[in-house]
Amino acid sequence: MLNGALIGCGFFAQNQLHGWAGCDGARITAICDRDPQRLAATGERFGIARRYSDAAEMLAAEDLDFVDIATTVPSHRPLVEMAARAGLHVICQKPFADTLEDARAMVHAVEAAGRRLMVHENFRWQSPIRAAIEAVRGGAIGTPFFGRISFRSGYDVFSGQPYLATDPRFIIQDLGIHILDIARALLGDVTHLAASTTRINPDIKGEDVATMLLDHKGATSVVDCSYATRRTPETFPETLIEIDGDTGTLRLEAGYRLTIQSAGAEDVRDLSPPLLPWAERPWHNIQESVQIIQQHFVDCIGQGREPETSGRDNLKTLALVEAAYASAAARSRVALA
Ligand code: NAD
Ligand code: 89V
Repeated sequence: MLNGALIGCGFFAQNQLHGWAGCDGARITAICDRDPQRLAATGERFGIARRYSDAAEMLAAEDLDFVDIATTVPSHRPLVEMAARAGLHVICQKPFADTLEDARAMVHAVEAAGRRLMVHENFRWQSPIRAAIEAVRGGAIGTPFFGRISFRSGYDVFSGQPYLATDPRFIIQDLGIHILDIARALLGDVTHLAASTTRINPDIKGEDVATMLLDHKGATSVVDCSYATRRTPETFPETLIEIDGDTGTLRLEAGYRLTIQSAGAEDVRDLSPPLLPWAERPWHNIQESVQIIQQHFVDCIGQGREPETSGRDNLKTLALVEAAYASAAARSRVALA
């Protein structure tokens, strides 16, 4: 059994703690938050008595195998480096870092300590998206040459996550990062990216609409994201996918309906995610993926292998985020290194 500590007892950490309770082979034995009310409320809710307001104090006092960093991005680098110095495996929330330089330093620190580092990049672990990725990777539609990966919603994300309204970067950094990661998982690494952004909601600081064109090696994709789209049914938080391959097509449509057409045959599946006992609609899709990605982390540590969404892998997704902002600012296409 791996013993872990969670740092940051905020909005999303509640899902992570439920997820850990459902994982085999790991448990959370201590928690930390510098906000005493959040710390106490979370400790009571999950029955965790070992509580700290200071992460360094916790890592010095507790006998741990890993830390789960559930804070927002400004604290990620110091906390990851602190965990590496303590010789711990690390799972860290997205966005992994504000800059690629920080992200590379974090990857280096944990690798130098001989431990595993995984980014909590959970969207590609949502069960309907996972089924689409596995179908494409398994050759169900031949060699893919086109994709559209789309997230369009008018859902109020700001009431639960108020920082999203005040950060100068919004949709690409917070949400687009997931959708770009799904594009990579489906179609592989990206050579060039062009992006256009705008802000529709006058009450927020950053962009809430982004449209991106990606050249993969051998395929093209459109990644489009919006939090300014008012439509019925509201599809939050579904990512819709269309992939064309040289022998067929795959569609993941609203309502978690997956259709694969190939060689004259059609396979239609209802991939509605389960409503876990602690989950609530419409978040249940994301909540299921939290438990799945955390189990993947535990399994990888046990089996001595690199997580699919490792820190090193996530450098490529973060590079797409940086490229998208650079492209939108310069109104030009950006080459990826
Ligand atoms: P939040 O502000 O609600 O919670 C963060 C908590 O961390 C706060 O309680 C704060 O006091 C604490 N904290 C910050 N720095 C700390 C430090 N150095 N030591 C101890 N405590 C510290 O934020 P949130 O909405 O829960 O988001 C957290 C992260 O999760 C963000 O990076 C966000 O992007 C990510 N997130 C991911 C998903 C997903 O599906 N993967 C969904 C929502 C949020
Ligand atoms: O997944 C996330 O990072 C969330 C949300 C789905 C609201 O964008 O912030």
